[in-house]
Amino acid sequence: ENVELSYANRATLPNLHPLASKLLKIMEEKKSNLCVSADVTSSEELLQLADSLGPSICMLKTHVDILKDYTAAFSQKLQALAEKHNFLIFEDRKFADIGNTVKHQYEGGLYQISSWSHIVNAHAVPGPGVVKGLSAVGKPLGRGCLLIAQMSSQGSLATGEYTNAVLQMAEEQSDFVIGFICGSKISKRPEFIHMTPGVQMQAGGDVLGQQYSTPEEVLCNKGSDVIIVGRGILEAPDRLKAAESYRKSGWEAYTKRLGR
Ligand code: 5IU
Repeated sequence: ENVELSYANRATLPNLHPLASKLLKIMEEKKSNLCVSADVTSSEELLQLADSLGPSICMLKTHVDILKDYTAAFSQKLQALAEKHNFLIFEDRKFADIGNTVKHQYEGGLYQISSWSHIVNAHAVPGPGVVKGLSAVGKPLGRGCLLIAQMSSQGSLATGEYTNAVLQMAEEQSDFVIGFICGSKISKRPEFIHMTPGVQMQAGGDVLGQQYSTPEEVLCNKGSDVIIVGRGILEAPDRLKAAESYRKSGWEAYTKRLGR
């Protein structure tokens, strides 16, 4: 029996966070559940990636603290590219401190993340205060947050009861939490977006504990919504061709899951 809602159906759910709705609409429109993890160390290269892969992706994930040459002008250019190609920006900052501290880390410092990133993520380790702190800054700006419910790395401690507690925390602050970083669908609520890193065309891993599953496995069998792909695309001889092939695989796996 197929009780799966399409991205388009979910985009119109009455209690949906506007940013989740925007994402689901982008996914449907661009036929893309691909988030590229732009783990490069030069701003110029990141902007070039965003411009060339922009049409293939629903989201671009950044780690701005690995850039050797970050400037405020860079963040403005990135925002302009997100508008041009209709994708969301996700700074993979993994906030994990008390509410008062993450508030400053999110809004201030060199990066002023809340001013340009649509989505950020957080560890649930500190308890609900971490979300409250981020929400105090991000909610008035229409931003959203993903809670890290599971990790792709070997030996991750985010499992079992911890993962359940993260789910609970998300449900209690669903006016700011739009979903999860996870390996599989962990919430039955169609309002929550499930995003999965550790994706390559072939299952396997790297020497530092990363573990990979395929787009088909993640989207079709595990029921996640968005695949996050870094080196599978960044290390390919032709990045655009690789991105398109992940987009196509991802979309096929999703339509297969829907049974259409
Ligand atoms: N990332 C993970 N696993 C996680 C979380 C984040 O890999 O559980 I939370 C990040 C790290 C990196 C990207 O920026 O996703 C994956 O990159 P590769 O596709 O190159 O392994």
